Amino acid sequence: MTTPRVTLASRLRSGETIVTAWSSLAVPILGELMARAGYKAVALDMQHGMHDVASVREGILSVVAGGGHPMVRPPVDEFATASRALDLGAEAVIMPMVNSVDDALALVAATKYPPMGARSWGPHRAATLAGLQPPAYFSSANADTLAFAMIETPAALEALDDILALDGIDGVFVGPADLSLTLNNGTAVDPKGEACLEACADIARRARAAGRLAGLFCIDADHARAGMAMGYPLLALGIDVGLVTAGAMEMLKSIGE
Ligand code: 3PY
Ligand code: MG
Repeated sequence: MTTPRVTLASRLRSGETIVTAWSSLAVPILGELMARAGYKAVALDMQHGMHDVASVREGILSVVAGGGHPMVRPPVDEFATASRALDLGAEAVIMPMVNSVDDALALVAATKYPPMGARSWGPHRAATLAGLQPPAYFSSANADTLAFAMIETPAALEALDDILALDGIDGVFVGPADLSLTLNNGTAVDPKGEACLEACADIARRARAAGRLAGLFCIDADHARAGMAMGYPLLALGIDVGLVTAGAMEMLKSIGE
């Protein structure tokens, strides 16, 4: 009897809470370091981070070497890059600025094989990393790789229930900086403001009611605790740039520098 593979999808679907690191620096070995430090997953950011396809290719390998689950955030509207990230072995795609059902359908098309979507065949790197022959990879790929639609605007909130209802959308992932900025009409970036926190709680409730996963980008530990209390099973906490800077400042402060 073969033991079922432990994937990010299987862990989240079994009710586990996953805290992921966020990788902005295009330095692949950082993925392994963060996974070995205890993060269960690492998200490689191609939207605002410095990652490109080459660093994502090496970064995914590095996260897997550290025992973590690799995720990728492609740039806005780069649905072809979402497909490519999965082909390179990402277990999840976190697609930014999914503001409509049409955007969500484009995400499904890029990330799921037919008939659910229109992902093109060629997952050779992903299958090798998973230790699977291509037919075995194919048979479980739509279930084992996750498509998260980022909810970051009032338009996305308006379309949320329709987005959640789409076959192939595994979950939503809240970008609270953009969500706060657009909720308050460009006045301030205020992810921990009341309006944004209320919207985040509402998104978690609606995702749960729809039987979908939900993730939240957290700006600090308090924010992550609030997200856990709202029922988010996936929380991003800790950007590599911030972790290095904070560690360096703390070290220097400890010797009075
Ligand atoms: C946001 O908060 O808008 C994000 O996209 C987090 O990276
Ligand atoms: Mg954003």
